[in-house]
Amino acid sequence: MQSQYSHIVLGLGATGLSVVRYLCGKGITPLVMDSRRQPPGADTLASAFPEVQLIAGGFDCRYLVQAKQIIISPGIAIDTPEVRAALDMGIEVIGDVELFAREIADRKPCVIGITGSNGKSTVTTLVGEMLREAGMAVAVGGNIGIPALDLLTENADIFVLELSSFQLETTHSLNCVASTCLNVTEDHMDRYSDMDAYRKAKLRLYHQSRSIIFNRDDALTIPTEPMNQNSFGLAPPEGDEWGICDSKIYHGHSEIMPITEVSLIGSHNHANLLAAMALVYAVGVDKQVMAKVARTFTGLSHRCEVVGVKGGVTYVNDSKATNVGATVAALDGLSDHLGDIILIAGGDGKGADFSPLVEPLTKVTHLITLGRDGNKIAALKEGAIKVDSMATAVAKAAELATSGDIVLLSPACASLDMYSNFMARGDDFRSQVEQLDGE
Ligand code: UMA
Ligand code: ADP
Repeated sequence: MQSQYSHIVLGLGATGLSVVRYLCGKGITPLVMDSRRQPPGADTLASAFPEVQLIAGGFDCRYLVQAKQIIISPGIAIDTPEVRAALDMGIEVIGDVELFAREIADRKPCVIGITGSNGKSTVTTLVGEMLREAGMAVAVGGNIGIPALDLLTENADIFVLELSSFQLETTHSLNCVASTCLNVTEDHMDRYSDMDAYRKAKLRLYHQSRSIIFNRDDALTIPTEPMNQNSFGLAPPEGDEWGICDSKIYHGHSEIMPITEVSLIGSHNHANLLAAMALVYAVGVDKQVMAKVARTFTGLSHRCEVVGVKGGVTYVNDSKATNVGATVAALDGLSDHLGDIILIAGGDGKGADFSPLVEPLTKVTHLITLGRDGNKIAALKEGAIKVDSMATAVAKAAELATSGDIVLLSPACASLDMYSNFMARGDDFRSQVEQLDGE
């Protein structure tokens, strides 16, 4: 069989559609394949690009091995046998972010890249806000939501990209003006052979950056070879570093602002703020501008967000805690709280080791678990209560809590076993809280 397709788009979610739009805009008609029988982008593809053929329900090797270029979505592992077969035949396999990088290759470096296991969306948004406040035309996207290629139509001076390890695996030539890896804690172990492979994927970003910012408090973020580097951390800074001293944010010896004026709560968020400041400093943003944004930015939904106070009990939605590190950070952040903490956790653990939760769980008075891997978390604490729905979890938590307590949804797991995404899970939690009696 002779294939007519030089370009094959693998995956028809948000990324696949953005790649089709981009290629068709260049006069290239790709072939699209998705292993799902009903890919989410199928209807849009049929109406907007009727000329583009879709093969759904599997990847057809006969086309793959004849392509010039395969553009793979981040949700598909590069080790998928059909993709491996094409790679072994020397066919180029890249991601959407690599296409984006090639498109802007002749511009002066204009990308700020953010990766890490947790805090990416918070830092990406903060960086975008700071650049906007500084008067720059900024486009924000990547793993946070809008695919990188869709940002090209915005007339931006600077792009802020949140990058997942999946996206970085297939990106080679980004040429960031500045980038960071915020932290590396276990996640996506269903896609990586071990932590080292996961870390390596993340640190690929450093090799595509003019300057890099690492986290002094997380050794796994330190570059493996000397680079044009600086760092942030919660301890007092040395030299030109970013840090905190006497409850004030400093860049080297220069004081930026007192922590009491920062709207974000929790030490993990203070680290995020330092990282954002260090990144925008690299493109010349004024320190007054950084401080102004830090005073007003209260954080994103579903990340340690207070969704209600009922009968003196505070309900906190941290549904975005889709891995163990995020839940550990949430519990650490609440360690000064005087009342009881009731934790609702569980979901799809993505093959993670839950043992780092054992110590933080000592701060939790009652543990309520749900979802596919709820039992594994329940096994870490005596007396854990297992339930099968969010409604029961919230009702049970409300029954156990008294005034001054916190009920925290911080699952340490992905949501896909019970919900379409983490937002749907957080919304369910919020709506169950709203239905509780009390003011
Ligand atoms: N899938 C298949 N077969 C396919 C293609 C995908 O089963 O042929 C499955 C994947 O395994 C995955 C789901 O479909 O479970 C979605 O994958 P996708 O590659 O189609 O995803 P997109 O809709 O293109 O969205 C992707 C990112 N998703 C993933 O990396 C899984 C989005 O990040 C990102 O916002 C979007 O591109 C734009 O850049 C989401 C995410 O969950 C928020 N990211 C992970 C995370 O943050 O932990 C990495
Ligand atoms: P990401 O985009 O990397 O998933 P988010 O900013 O959306 O990051 O936050 C995801 C989860 O991680 C939330 O539960 C949040 O409370 C937690 N979190 C945010 N920043 C950090 C950090 N620096 N370290 C650990 N956990 C964090």
